[in-house]
Amino acid sequence: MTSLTLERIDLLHVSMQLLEPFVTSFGPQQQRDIVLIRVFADGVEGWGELVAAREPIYSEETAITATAMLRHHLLGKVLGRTVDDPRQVDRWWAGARGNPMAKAAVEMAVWDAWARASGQSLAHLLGGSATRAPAGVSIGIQDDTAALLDRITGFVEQGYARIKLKIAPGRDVAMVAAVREQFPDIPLTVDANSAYTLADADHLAQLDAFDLMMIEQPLAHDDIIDHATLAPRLQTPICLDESIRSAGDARRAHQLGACRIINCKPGRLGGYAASLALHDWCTAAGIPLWVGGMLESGVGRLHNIALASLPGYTLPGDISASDRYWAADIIDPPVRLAPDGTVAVPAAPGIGHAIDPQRLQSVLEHTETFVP
Ligand code: NPG
Repeated sequence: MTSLTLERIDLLHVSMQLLEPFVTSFGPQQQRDIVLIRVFADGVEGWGELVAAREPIYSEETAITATAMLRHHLLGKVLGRTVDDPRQVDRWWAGARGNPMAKAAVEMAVWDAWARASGQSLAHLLGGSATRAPAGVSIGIQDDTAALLDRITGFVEQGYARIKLKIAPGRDVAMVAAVREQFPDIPLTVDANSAYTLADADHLAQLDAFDLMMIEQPLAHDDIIDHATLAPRLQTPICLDESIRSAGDARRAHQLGACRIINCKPGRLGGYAASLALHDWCTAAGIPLWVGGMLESGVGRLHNIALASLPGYTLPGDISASDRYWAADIIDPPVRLAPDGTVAVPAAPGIGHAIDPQRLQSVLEHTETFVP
């Protein structure tokens, strides 16, 4: 296949309730306002998911701002154009700064369309070869430690390959100690979502007692330098999430010694072209990667699983099964966890599972259609 012309792009505004509120140091989230992207190109469709939250909690983008950017600035730069290589889409936006989640949603839908049109799985198109990927699960802050231990027990019984706990000041050292006491051997990580400052360095160093695989983004969402100051004060490896938005950020963080591990969320980086650049740089530098999650529906989840099949993704990702968050996912079949803690990387063309039309209809609020 040599080219695809982007004839139409739909934004499907979907509203989905998580099975339970997901509580982080930002506060609780239960309602997901998801915008699905459907591109039409030469008789094939491609699907993407806009991962911005309702509120500007994780980054400055929200479902509303990202949609406005697509409507007013970004879609016009791609509609009607002919793609000879899916890497081009990212370059067409070179003149528009920021807004990575808005860009990623469309760029990733084009990669899906390209994979379907060329009869290959998205994972294969991206350069992945793994047929299964280890899945971790992220557990929001619970009302009390007993409730947390209970949740962990359930996820460990299901077989998840690692457990990630959200921490925040007041819900950290004692809570992690209780978890480690009850579960001495589980692969365990913590995620602070920027809830601390350098003044907390000694406090955070107490976490070194619990054999954590990493502490994720302890300091400010846009910081690299203070993380480099914190890193030598901790034995626990620092993983950066929010503050790595490009391969260049990874290079700078590595040069300064700010992190030993990086989490890639393709939405945070602006799509696959930037995620592949990050992957290749980190692989060459020996920095382990894993795929993060943004409480995606099945569409975004399958994209993340495709990415997790690349060789640099050596740590379990936040790619939990559909039933972790949804009573009924919009993909058919849903993503399922195997007892060995892995999920299957689909081998069928594109993201590899169908969209369930009835289920989609039941959560769809409205559709906007854009043509050149
Ligand atoms: O499994 O999709 C998932 C969620 C994983 O913890 C998770 N995501 O900071 O990484 C994060 C956190 C998050 C979710 C942040 C949604 C912001 C919004």
